[in-house]
Amino acid sequence: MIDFILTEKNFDRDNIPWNGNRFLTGNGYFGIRGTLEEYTKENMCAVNMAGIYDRAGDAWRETVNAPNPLYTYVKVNGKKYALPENEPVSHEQKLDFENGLHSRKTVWQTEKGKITVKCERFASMSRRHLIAMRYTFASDFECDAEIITGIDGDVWDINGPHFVKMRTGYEDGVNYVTGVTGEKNIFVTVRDTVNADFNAASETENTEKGVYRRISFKVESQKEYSVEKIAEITTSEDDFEPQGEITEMTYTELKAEHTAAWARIWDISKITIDGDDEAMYALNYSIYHLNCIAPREMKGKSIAARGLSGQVYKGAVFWDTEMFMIDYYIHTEPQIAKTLLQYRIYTLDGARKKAKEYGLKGAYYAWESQDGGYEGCSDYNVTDVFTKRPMRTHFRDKQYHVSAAIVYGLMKYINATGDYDILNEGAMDMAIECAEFYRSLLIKKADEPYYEIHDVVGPDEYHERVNNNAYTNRMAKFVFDTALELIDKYPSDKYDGLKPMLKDSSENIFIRKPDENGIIEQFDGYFKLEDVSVDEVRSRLIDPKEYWGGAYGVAADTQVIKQADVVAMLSMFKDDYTTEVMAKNLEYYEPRTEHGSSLSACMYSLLSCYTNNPEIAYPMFMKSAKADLTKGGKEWAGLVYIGGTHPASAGGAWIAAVKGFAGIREENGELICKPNLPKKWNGMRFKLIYKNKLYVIEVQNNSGAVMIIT
Ligand code: IFM
Repeated sequence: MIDFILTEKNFDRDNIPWNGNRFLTGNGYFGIRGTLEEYTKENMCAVNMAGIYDRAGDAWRETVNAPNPLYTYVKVNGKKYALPENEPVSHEQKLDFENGLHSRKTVWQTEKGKITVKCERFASMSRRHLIAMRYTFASDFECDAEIITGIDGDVWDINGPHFVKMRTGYEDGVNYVTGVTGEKNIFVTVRDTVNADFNAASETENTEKGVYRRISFKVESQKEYSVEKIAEITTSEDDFEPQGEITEMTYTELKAEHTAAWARIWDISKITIDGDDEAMYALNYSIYHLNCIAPREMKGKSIAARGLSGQVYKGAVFWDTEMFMIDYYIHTEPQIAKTLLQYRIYTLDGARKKAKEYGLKGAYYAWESQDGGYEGCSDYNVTDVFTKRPMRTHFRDKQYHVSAAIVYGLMKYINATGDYDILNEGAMDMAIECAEFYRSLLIKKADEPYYEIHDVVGPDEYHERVNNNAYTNRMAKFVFDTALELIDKYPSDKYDGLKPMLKDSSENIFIRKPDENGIIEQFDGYFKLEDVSVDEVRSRLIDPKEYWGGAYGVAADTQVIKQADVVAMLSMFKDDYTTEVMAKNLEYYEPRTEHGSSLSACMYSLLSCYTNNPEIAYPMFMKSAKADLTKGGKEWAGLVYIGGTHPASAGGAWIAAVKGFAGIREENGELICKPNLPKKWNGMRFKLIYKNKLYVIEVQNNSGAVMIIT
């Protein structure tokens, strides 16, 4: 049995930003970057709040980082010992992702002997407002020590500062820092209480932005001294209350509750892979991340493209959620999937406004969606590395496919849960208005019988303003068909006029067929572009951070694409195409794909499984599952920092494993399993929820059994 533990031995200052991502802990309400307790904003330390946004000045709006209640360091005989300043004798950082526990152990050499700091902490999975930490000090000589621990309100921001007012103080053993955001006057309050298991003198001191305790004590050699901190975070936007009072809790009790909550999550989520520990480890690590960011208990909240790992991508929600992440939640905790869709229902008004802004009808969802459906994406979304000027890009105005992704996600949810009630809760209007949106995009040339969609950015963002992107047109047809299906199921006078229009749209939209070689052209004129290799295009970069797309990017006039586009379409509509066509397109597009987005590899993996090529699928699957375990992912688009965790890749790895390798699919309302395992895998075992029933799936050497257990 493998341990679900991620360990870094030794200290490497170059890994600080990456460790912040891969050692992340979280509970959906907030995410705590995997930084060390003594770190400050210089080391990208953050407790990133889900769905709390602020705009400072003219800069981009982004999510807010709470004052940091974990801030702690030690002094020995008056001298501070902390990373990264003081080189340690030994250092180990761990994430026990089975139990959601972060820990570290650091040994420093002082003038008189060695000192050791250990710390364990967690973002409570049972009480979502809480963080708990146990900090332990020991030395191999007698000394005077101080543990300085506080709430640090001087937080890391990409586009801050967001707290225009701060209040700090202490009362009855509880210290607090409240930050008030500038744009919407949102209060973010952090309170903490600290208990020592030894005799010590404690003083509290507050500054303009923080409040700190100085715990001073005499140290005996080889003895451990522990302080426990319980911290609570609340905001004025909360729709659920904290449970209990922090002064009445103990670390041990909270830890027991927290690990029990993780055990319940793993009971349904864990995937066992026989014969490949590395894959099993990486896949379950991905599942861990999907759980750290899942909006449990919260109403109508969704998941940002970089989860809760910081303000990257403005903390905004992209199509990533409905296309790549929702499947996991649908089949393990459907209420979370519903919450994600409710976010889209609650933000329908924002989508209506965006459609109007462009002279279109219906619902055009934000490309980078924030609270209320506010469009976080600007017309100048990349900074040019040469001129340092913002570059005009068309993510905001032309990535029409986002609305279709939401309808696609909705139907995955309804088909797998049977929860048609959601349609009465706003999803019906949402689906119909998305269909109206696509209808308003249709263009008909005088001499052609069909409708086209022009001036589009498809999933491959490197080619902007193209006509008849195969993916977008097919998705639009899907939305028309879905709207018609739903209207048939729930007829209403208000849709009478719409039905014939939608029927006409669905029947007459241009859906590109495979050419004589079986290849589907990605958009009008794609085949005429320069046909060069990805490496050749890469070699043309003058600066490694240069943006490949846009008007003048190195890929723009070539057939090199950023991410799965036709391949994504084929994996979503596999029943429309023969295996041969799917295989030919994979073969054509794969060498032309840079995989510059972490959303790409999983789609190639899935389609490779659908075309019975698990060995080709395997490295793509591993790339997705290890996106946050592998150093050196893409961190820059132009001069904009895009690092952080990759939940869409994690969700994509789950899809590739379950729908690809295990071959789970629905046929005639039944769940079936047609596995296609890579050679290395002897079997797989996991649970799934489908239409309110819990299933156990057992796959052995390419035969699969699906058993209902409740
Ligand atoms: O949604 C994706 C997009 O497809 C590619 N760039 C990154 C976005 C956020 O993950």
